[in-house]
Amino acid sequence: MAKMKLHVFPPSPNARQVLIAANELNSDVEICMVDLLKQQQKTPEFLALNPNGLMPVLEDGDFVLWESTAIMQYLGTKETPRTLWPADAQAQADVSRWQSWRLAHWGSACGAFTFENMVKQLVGGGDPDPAELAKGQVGIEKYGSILNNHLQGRKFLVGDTMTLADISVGSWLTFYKEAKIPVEGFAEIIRWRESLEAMDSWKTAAPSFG
Ligand SMILES: N[C@@H](CCC(=O)N[C@@H](CS)C(=O)NCC(=O)O)C(=O)O
Repeated sequence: MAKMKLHVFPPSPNARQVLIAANELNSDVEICMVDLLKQQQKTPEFLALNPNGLMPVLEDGDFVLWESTAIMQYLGTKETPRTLWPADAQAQADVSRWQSWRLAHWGSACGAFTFENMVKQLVGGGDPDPAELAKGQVGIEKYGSILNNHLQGRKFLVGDTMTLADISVGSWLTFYKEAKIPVEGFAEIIRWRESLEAMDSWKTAAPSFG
């Protein structure tokens, strides 16, 4: 059977979450670099895979899948027994809840700081916009507190082992210091993030700027 191909720009949180899941699952994937700094996501070849012009993309034979959350869930269904993407309906819905929350709320709050304080510097996009940082601040205060409270007395977001929920929500905090995401005051979040980043599957998906 041909190897799956994973098209990624590893520093991105959306790429990193897929890479961590693939590592954890020992998925047989070939990593194909899409250098966003070189606009490789806009080439005709890449747009044929994902008309949105965004990575990550997974190719499994003729099946092409974009959207990082969907890719993680697809890889997760191949695991036996299922732990990252549980087969049990309620456990799976709980993981889905946190992945949805990341897409709807957490990612925009973390993303505001990541974009304004990091990405703009990398692409020569000018100074951080204070209005965007202020919006991000409101989001981190609200959603950071929800996450921090949930993590009290828990090692992982759902159940007793790591799931896709931890990978999705935690992967936004890789560069929290560099991006100045104001989570330092949330002790539970910091504790949980450190324990995730110490795992082999996270370390081997360490971002590099190619
Ligand atoms: N919802 C998508 C978002 C993917 C996405 O936004 N990718 C960004 C990097 S984080 C990208 O490829 N940006 C290239 C561009 O905007 O041209 C997913 O989760 O896969």
